[in-house]
Amino acid sequence: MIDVNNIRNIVLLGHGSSGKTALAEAILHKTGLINRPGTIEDKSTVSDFDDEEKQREHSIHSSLLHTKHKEKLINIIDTPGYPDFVGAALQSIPAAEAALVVLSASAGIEVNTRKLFAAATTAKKARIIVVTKMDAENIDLARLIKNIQDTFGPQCRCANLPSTDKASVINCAANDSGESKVMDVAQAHTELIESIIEADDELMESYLGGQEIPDRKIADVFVKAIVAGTIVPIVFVDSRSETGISELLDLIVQCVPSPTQAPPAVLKDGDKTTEIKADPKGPLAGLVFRVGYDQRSNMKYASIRIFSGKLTSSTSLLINDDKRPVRPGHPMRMQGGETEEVDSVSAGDLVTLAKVEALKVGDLVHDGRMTGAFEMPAIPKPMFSLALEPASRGDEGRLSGALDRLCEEDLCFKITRDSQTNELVISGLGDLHLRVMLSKMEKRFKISVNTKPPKIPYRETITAKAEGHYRHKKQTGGAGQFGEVFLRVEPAERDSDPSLQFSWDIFGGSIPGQYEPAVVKGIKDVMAAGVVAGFPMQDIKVSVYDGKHHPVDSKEVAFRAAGKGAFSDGLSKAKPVLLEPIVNIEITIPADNMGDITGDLASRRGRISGQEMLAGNMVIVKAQVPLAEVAQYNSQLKSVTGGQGSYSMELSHYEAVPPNIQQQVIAQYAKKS
Ligand SMILES: Nc1nc2c(ncn2[C@@H]2O[C@H](COP(=O)(O)OP(=O)(O)OP(=O)(O)O)[C@@H](O)[C@H]2O)c(=O)[nH]1
Ligand SMILES: [Mg+2]
Repeated sequence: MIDVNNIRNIVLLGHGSSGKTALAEAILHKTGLINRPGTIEDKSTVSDFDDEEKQREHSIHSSLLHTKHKEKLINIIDTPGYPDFVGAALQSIPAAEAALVVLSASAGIEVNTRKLFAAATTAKKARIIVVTKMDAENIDLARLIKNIQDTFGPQCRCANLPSTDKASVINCAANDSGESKVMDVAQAHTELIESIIEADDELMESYLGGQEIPDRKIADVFVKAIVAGTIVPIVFVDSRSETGISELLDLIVQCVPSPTQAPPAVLKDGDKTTEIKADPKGPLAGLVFRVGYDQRSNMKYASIRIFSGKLTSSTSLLINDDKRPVRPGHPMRMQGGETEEVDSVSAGDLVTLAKVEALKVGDLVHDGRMTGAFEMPAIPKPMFSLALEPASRGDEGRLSGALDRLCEEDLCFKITRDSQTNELVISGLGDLHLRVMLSKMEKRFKISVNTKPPKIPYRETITAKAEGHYRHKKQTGGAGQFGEVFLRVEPAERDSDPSLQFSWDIFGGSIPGQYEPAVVKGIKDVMAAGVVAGFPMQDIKVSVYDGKHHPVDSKEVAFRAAGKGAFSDGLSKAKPVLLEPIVNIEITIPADNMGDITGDLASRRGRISGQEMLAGNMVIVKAQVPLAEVAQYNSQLKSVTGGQGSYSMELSHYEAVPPNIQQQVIAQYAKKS
């Protein structure tokens, strides 16, 4: 069993192609786990083992690796950096004590670098910034360091610096002199030491009092400083030549907190919060942070961070508040796509279980002594949607089951059955995200689907007051049907709840009270079916004030028909219109793209409501836009900003569609139906 103090868990975070997978490969090679480092181009890395990853030369899932350095077990979670797969990266953060935020010297700080750094900070993780590709030509590392500090704060300090020939790195904690073109080593040394000792009042006092601080003391306080965030070390590597890799490993071993040194994980159960002590002898508590499938055997693997207690094959495992225990099978350790059985895994470590079908990302696993849920990082709201239809008829029944399984592995993938449009809609973070999910479904469940953009949930309403009347009379052979209704319709307030405000204003019994429900039913039939283009209606007041009945022929069906007829009559005179959803959209873009984006928004009937400058020359533009204009905004934003932009949106309210556009929508939907 591995001592909890000898474990270091790190998660690699950063934008796509920043060099996380190559860094992981260099670490495995440097520590002797593999004889020859694989490369992305040869599709031979341990971490990107999946066919889809090899083909795209991008990580798509998080993958688990582990190695040893100086007697410490280092668990590494390599995550995807491509924005479409950010879910996998975010859900891995709670599993580690430290985030290595990776950015490449050539590309600098990118959208996802910012987002993931922020997520690691919110999750109270120790952070280390790893600048990869320090070997790249024509790069200004001094400027990059300034950019990092401007964006992430002055506590970002160089823990090492590339030597003049870039063949090695100079440790700035141990050295106050050396040859680097990037910055003065003495200055880097002072800045680093000052940020570290900021975490210890006593040391700070002696330092300010002019005393020499021994190296040993600095090493001791480094972990504390990194946990407190007074220091975010910046280190440099070239993963191809493996320059800076041993130094990074030393830093991980010495300065990344062990599971006992980091802030404890917290379980929330209503108002109750429980701090979980990293104790192998404590009750079992673990978090599922990754679900994956072996692409050949289709076997399900769930990876769990054990925060407390111990898990063996004989543990009676409980999931969330389900009282039925499951058998965990043999605990395993993963090395990319390979698994290795182990006897037990305990507090502070990562474990993978096979074939436990019930597990999904975010689950709490325990032995009966824990309740609640771990807090997961906030995930972006999936806004990119596609409506699905199985390619072959017979698959309809299996489709939603298969989609449910896919949801278990990715918190950013959602399915909804739109009750208005009756479409099965999947939502994710972008086109590529959904394509990859559907390709997984095809491989795993052998279901293929046809996709199309989902329908916009338009609504209908009226804009004027009007009278409606209908007499329903039928005399066919035996018993007849009779009912007559007079009513008044008028617009209610926008987005009012309920959508129909009904009042029964019959005095003197012209319609007996027992028929009120039938009249309401008739009105609701029309509300649901719409009168403009077939969309549900809202914001309408109806008063039924008169009518007639017949002692023998009046019955429910008759009044339902009369209600329907009178309401339709009223609506036709009340100037009905189409309403469309308006969303609040927040778009983050490089400041240089401001003009293009605001111009484009204006052409999409958008109204800019504000803007905000961010560090690193980025801007947030806020606007209200009709959903119909931005339902496929991803591709537009990507082409304008070259992938640097991102956005989020949420429903704000409904508004009347301008008449010319209303004509287009009516034509479009009339054609289809
Ligand atoms: N010269 C040089 N190239 C590097 C270095 N690190 C990575 N690369 C190259 O950069 C490219 C992207 O590297 P990856 O390791 O796949 O990047 P990643 O961060 O894992 O990307 P995603 O999986 O998409 O998030 C590959 O072609 C690597 O060979 C480095 O230190 N030096
Ligand atoms: Mg990768």
